[in-house]
Amino acid sequence: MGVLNVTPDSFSDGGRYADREAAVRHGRRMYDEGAALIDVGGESTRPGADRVDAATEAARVLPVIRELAALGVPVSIDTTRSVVARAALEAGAVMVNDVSGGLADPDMAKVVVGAGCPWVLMHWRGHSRRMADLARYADVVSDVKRELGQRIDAALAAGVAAERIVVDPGLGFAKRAADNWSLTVRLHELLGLGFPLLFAASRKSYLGALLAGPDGVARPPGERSAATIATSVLAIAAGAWGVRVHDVRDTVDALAVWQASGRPRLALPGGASTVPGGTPARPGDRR
Ligand code: PMM
Repeated sequence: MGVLNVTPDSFSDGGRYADREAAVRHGRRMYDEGAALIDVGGESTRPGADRVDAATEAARVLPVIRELAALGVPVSIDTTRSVVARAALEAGAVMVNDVSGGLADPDMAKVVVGAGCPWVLMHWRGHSRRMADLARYADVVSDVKRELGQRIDAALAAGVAAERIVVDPGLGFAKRAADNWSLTVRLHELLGLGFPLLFAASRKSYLGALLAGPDGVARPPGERSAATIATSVLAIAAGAWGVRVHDVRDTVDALAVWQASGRPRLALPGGASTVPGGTPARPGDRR
């Protein structure tokens, strides 16, 4: 999944694709490089970010989605708002990526059920402005697994088909660096939920902290690519269904090496890596 933030303020690519033409060009390029989905978002979720209103969010994403869909590019809509999701699906999006896992908007399930589309349920505890205060866990992996299980149950109870559900541990969302690493090395426990898992570490600040120089200054987002790729390959080898990344071409190259090596699996117990029904398969998809 290629990241396309049509925002002025996302932590890594904010402002770069704020105009429609540049956004469509970049989305198309990531698709040509091998992304199966382009994830279009119009509201920054970086820690501390203020919210934009629904009309602004929709105005940012809808023209880009319409154009990408017309070019035959499969698009997911990265939003927590049901009105934006509904409009995006009408504009041609094929999947909803909801970082709140359905918690932010009680009407999201209805929209997803109506469209019959896949729904990414990410682990989330609150909006960006307050999420740093919410990173308190007894055991982060057990807690995230339990809370994701609750979101799955709520989606199923609302009528979402099980094969349309994808889960995501929500790296960096109310998580400290140590929490992100625990979720990575114990991914198999989350796979025990029995749903396809999306892993989205791309350029996140815990990788910047890992790569900090002797002065303790974090590596800037644009220079976290190799660490992102290593993390993404580990996640796929552990059984993740997909990775959400900014640098598609290099990720696809790295996964081609993994594939040519016989798709070695990390020796971890448990795990499920099925493809959710309805997610567009790409002709000649090598994954
Ligand atoms: N992270 C961001 C945005 N959307 N969606 C999912 N499913 N999982 C994530 O971890 C996630 C997301 C924030 O970062 P960005 O600047 O890369 O969009």
